[in-house]
Amino acid sequence: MAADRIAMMLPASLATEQQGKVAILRLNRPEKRNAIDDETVAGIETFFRALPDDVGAVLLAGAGEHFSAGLDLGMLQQVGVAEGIAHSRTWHRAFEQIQFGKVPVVAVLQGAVVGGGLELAAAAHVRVAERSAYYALPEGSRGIFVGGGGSVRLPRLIGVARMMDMMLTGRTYSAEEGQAMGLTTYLVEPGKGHAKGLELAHRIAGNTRLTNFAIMQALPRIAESDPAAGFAMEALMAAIAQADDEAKARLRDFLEKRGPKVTRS
Ligand code: 1HE
Repeated sequence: MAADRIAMMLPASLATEQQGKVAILRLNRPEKRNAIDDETVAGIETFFRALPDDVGAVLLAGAGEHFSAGLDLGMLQQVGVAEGIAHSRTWHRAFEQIQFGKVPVVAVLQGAVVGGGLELAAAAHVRVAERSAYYALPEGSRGIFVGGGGSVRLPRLIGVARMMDMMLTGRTYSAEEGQAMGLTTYLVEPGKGHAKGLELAHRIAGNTRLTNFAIMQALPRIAESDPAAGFAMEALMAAIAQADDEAKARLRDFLEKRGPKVTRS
């Protein structure tokens, strides 16, 4: 589906554009600090399901000073247990389309990356954080719990003990601290996140589709399997990736001195 047709399917809280092989999805509700309401969750799922075939990576960003203040707290008023479960499941479905969707996702973070905003960022594959970014899980103090897959994804990034502390005490971590913990993949100066994120997304989109598939879909599953199953799956994935015509062409390019060398960054 063409990018402009997808744009028409999205709520006003989301904006999209395409730059070459990179589709940009922006949370676009800065007056509410990009708080995520039900329409936005549905729009995120629609966007990732409908990505055009010529898109090779997505840049996920937030308009304004903050990436996202998390769940729109207005959404949970008057919600019973059954509706609460269904509500959380809508987040799970949408974020599954990010983590295990069609293409890798680079998130650009600034200001508040809190609650459901942190859960959203955790579903991305690479996180570029400007120095202004800060991470928190204020659910504990609000009398609620994470519901956007945070208890599954965040312990894998930062460990259960650290997540417990964040939820119990409301502790906030800076972008720089997040780098040591595994939340910030790249730390950049204020205002530089978009350019860095776009550069990385274009680079990722230039990989072969099969390699990106293997990295997104096979790698995390292998890492979670028992070693024997992991080694077998790795051997299969390696053989499939290298048998691809595009891989063969790239290897030939290098051997014939046309391919890029590895350089220090
Ligand atoms: C919101 C939300 C929101 C802002 N839901 N409306 N998330 C939180 O507990 C974080 C709550 N938000 C904040 O702590 C602050 O807003 C910020 C630190 C992010 C930003 O502060 P500031 O001073 O720049 O903005 P503000 O004045 O607090 O907010 C501007 C407006 O956004 C204001 O509305 P207004 O009509 O008075 O202008 C706020 O009410 C509104 N706003 N954040 C609704 N979150 C799947 S489960 C996930 C569970 C969670 O995510 S829990 C964490 C929720």
